[in-house]
Amino acid sequence: MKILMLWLTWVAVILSTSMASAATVERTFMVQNKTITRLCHKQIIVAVNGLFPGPKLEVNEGDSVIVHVFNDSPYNLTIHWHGVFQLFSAWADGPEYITQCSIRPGHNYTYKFNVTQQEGTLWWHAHASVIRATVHGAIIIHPRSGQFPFPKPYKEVPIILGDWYDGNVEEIVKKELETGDKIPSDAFTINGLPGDLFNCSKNQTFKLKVKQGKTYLFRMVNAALNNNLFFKIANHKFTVVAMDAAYTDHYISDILVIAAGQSADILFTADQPKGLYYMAASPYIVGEPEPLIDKTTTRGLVVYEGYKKSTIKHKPLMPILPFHDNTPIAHKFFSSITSLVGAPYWVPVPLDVDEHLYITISIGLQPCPINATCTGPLKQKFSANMNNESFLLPIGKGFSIMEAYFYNVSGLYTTDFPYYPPKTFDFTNPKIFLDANVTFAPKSTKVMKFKFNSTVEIVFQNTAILNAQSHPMHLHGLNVHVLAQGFGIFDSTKDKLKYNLVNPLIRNTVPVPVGGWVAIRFQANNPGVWFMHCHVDDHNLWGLVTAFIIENGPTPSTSLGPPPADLPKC
Ligand SMILES: *[C@@H]1O[C@H](CO)[C@@H](O)[C@H](O)[C@H]1NC(C)=O
Ligand SMILES: *[C@@H]1O[C@H](CO)[C@@H](O)[C@H](O)[C@H]1NC(C)=O
Ligand SMILES: *[C@@H]1O[C@H](CO)[C@@H](O)[C@H](O)[C@H]1NC(C)=O
Ligand SMILES: *[C@@H]1O[C@H](CO)[C@@H](O)[C@H](O)[C@H]1NC(C)=O
Ligand SMILES: *[C@@H]1O[C@H](CO)[C@@H](O)[C@H](O)[C@H]1NC(C)=O
Ligand SMILES: *[C@@H]1O[C@H](CO)[C@@H](O)[C@H](O)[C@H]1NC(C)=O
Ligand SMILES: *[C@@H]1O[C@H](CO)[C@@H](O)[C@H](O)[C@H]1NC(C)=O
Ligand SMILES: *[C@@H]1O[C@H](CO)[C@@H](O)[C@H](O)[C@H]1NC(C)=O
Ligand SMILES: *[C@@H]1O[C@H](CO)[C@@H](O)[C@H](O)[C@H]1NC(C)=O
Ligand SMILES: *[C@@H]1O[C@H](CO)[C@@H](O)[C@H](O)[C@H]1NC(C)=O
Ligand SMILES: *[C@@H]1O[C@H](CO)[C@@H](O)[C@H](O)[C@H]1NC(C)=O
Ligand SMILES: [Cu+2]
Repeated sequence: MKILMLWLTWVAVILSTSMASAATVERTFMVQNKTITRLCHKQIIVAVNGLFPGPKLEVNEGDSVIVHVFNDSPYNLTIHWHGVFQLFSAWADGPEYITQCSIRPGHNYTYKFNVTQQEGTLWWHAHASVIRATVHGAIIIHPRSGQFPFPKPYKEVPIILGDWYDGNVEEIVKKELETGDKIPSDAFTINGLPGDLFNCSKNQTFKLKVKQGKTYLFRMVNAALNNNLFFKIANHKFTVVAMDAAYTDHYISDILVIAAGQSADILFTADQPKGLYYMAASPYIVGEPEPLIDKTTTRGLVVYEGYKKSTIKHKPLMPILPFHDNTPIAHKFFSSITSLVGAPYWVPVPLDVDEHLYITISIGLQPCPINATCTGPLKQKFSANMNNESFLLPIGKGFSIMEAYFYNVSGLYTTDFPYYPPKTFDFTNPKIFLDANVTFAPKSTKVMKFKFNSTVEIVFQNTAILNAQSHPMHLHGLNVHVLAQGFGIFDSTKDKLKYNLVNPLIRNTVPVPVGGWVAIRFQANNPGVWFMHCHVDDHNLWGLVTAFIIENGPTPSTSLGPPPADLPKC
């Protein structure tokens, strides 16, 4: 049966690549154990079709996608299509307990959705526990016309950055949640390979052959579980042309700052003397105590064709990466890029705002259970919250939130997520670090409901409780306009004047500046239940999560249909 499915998939791929008009791209994802060697020893990971990183999903804008997911792994899992709008197909979005229950071991589910109104690089990943550490891959959306809003590159190269835990990542995170502590990653990877700065990894270095004078489109993804990253290539600059599959004004830079969950399209021209150049990535982390930071560097090699070892003696050149807490470099990158007005699927900023939210983002603590031993700060457990609400997934309630919403089942969630933080204080003052009366937030399952097509503005305000940190906030189902950002406490009179209402960046994952704020706006025109969370998985698991319910529009064509018959049951 499975062999037949694979064969059918292969036929579908051939059909889809030979047709110019909208096609159906049908794939099978066999999710299974895989034994691989990293950092000197063998380890069992979970992988799709035996590949790590997983297979790339390549489509033309407008295509229909069908992915049969067979879970032959020992863990519950779901797959999320990160950044894909899922217009009127929220049942295929994937986050466990939000839009579906997990696909249990031995079970299968078929994701069906159309990829419309977006082009560029996105990615797919598991969205249950931390299976996504090794279950992820690129989504490449080609323009239907074949035309990019920039000269056609010579070749396209997916470059997936990741982090690596030296052990069974499910077990490591289970321990983390039991002790309430944090365990840093042990390595970073480029296309799954740590590179030659790590022990036993000389032959696990990503190598890219390039032709001098040619321009390559690097399709960049940060798939790391817990880390924002800096990425550089020795002696080369590149041009950013899209982020999160939305075209940008061309931005020339010698560095890419890519937060957890983000993707970017960059043009790289091999315009240097023939030779060897390292590409390298290391973390951008602020606010964590030293032992909780993975300060390692991954690197891969750019090899110019025709370069002769005998004639050039020098070792490969290594780029100089910023120190891990270099916020000025990160802020310059995040705040300088604008969207490409008039590019395919560009949308103007909606000007009439219906809903205003001001959401504080804090790391905090939760009490250590009686008789347990916790090793987090003050011997308590780490926790995280928005507006002083720390989210609990509705585990063991029989349904996902979207099923409960659709079938009017009560008792899973409430719709009273607060518009404002309950207390106003000196949010970003470092002295509030560990002030006991703001450090503990209650656990709840509070979501927010929006009328169809309403315009929502959110100011995310980072606080210094426990530590100010950079949080990449990801919204499912929609892109947002990033109007402005800054440091300190948001001042609505002064800071609204800084809003870019003309050509702000459009993205699905927005980093909140460390000890600062960011203002975003979106039109709630896609009915469903959309997860909204920090893409640093530790923070996500500690509760830095909520969901937005977007109600149906007035007509069947603006409403979400019933769930597919094979939607997994809890
Ligand atoms: C998969 O690996 C896990 C350990 O990571 C092991 O417990 C399980 O038995 C393995 N399953 C199969 C089908 O090999
Ligand atoms: C997929 O799961 C369905 C139940 O949802 C089951 O009937 C079917 O046999 C499974 N398919 C395969 C190929 O295992
Ligand atoms: C995808 O688009 C086709 C053609 O417009 C439509 O018939 C189909 O229902 C759509 N599928 C989903 C899952 O939205
Ligand atoms: C490599 O191995 C040595 C000796 O075991 C150890 O001291 C060092 O920390 C290791 N380096 C890395 C990057 O793991
Ligand atoms: C990589 O090197 C290790 C020894 O460090 C060796 O065991 C392994 O077989 C090599 N792998 C490949 C693919 O060459
Ligand atoms: C804690 O441990 C004590 C002594 O073993 C036991 O009597 C008590 O019931 C435990 N409390 C909880 C909540 O488990
Ligand atoms: C849920 O409740 C709404 C409003 O009361 C109603 O319109 C809808 O038909 C109900 N849905 C189901 C599946 O019962
Ligand atoms: C915490 O409580 C104390 C005493 O009630 C008060 O003086 C202090 O201002 C409070 N801190 C914050 C940040 O609200
Ligand atoms: C959060 O809520 C708890 C419980 O209601 C309260 O004690 C605490 O002061 C609140 N903290 C903040 C920052 O609002
Ligand atoms: C949503 O509202 C905008 C105006 O803000 C309007 O142009 C658009 O047609 C509306 N869309 C739908 C589907 O009602
Ligand atoms: C796996 O998912 C099923 C169905 O939702 C649930 O009953 C079970 O508790 C889950 N198992 C784990 C280990 O989370
Ligand atoms: Cu975070």
